[in-house]
Amino acid sequence: QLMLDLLSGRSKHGRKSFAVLIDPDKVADEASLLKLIHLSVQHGVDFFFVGGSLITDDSLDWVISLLREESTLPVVLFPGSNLHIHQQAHAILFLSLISGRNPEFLIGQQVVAAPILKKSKLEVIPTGYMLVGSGLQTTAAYISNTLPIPNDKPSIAACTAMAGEMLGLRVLYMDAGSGALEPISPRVIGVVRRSVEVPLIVGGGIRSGNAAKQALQAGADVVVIGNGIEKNLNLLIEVSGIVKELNGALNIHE
Ligand code: 1GP
Repeated sequence: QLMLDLLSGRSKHGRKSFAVLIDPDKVADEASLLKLIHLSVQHGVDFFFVGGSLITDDSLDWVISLLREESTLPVVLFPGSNLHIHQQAHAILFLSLISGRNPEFLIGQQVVAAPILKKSKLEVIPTGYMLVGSGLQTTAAYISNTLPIPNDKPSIAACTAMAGEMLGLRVLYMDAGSGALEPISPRVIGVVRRSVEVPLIVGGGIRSGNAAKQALQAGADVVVIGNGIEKNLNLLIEVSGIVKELNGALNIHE
């Protein structure tokens, strides 16, 4: 339970983390991935998340190999389906799409994945996955055939999070969907934060340092950025700085 312990310990102390999401479909070539890895290491990124709703080529394998060769950072699978399991990662977010009402993503995919994960060395992190926002056009909403929870309905988000926690899920991931036009509103994040104890991961549509800071200050323990960094590597440096600043203010050493 290395990853889960790490996440829970940090969350308990109010310590923030930064995850860089790598969508294998969007990695242009080895040189650009190497650059991203080295920059992430240099600036103290905490985790690599790897995955996406849809992976259309066979890049998952070499992307994970390169991440493992070039850094010691935890590599966490963020799967879109049971096809996205890779044994070379450290851990997997075992997602149940609790914001939706599609049984396939609530429990179906998980049943198929379970025997494979049982035999593997991957750390399985039981995660309540919640799509939030007006991003009806995101790949995640389309592929999962579910409606996200509207940004202006924080009580639905809070009740969903509470139910997930009561069902025993250990982490919650609130996602506006990759490339969402708007990130999740800080208000919804805050209401969910006050409703549950488990670590809260927030991502989707974060394209500025300010948006990342707002999510963290509203109660996210981990902020995830994919698209924004693919387009602008400086965002990685900026958000790393913000996370360090927020953690520095806590004056806690692990
Ligand atoms: C998507 O939360 C992640 O599942 C990150 O989204 O690519 O928009 O940063 P972006």
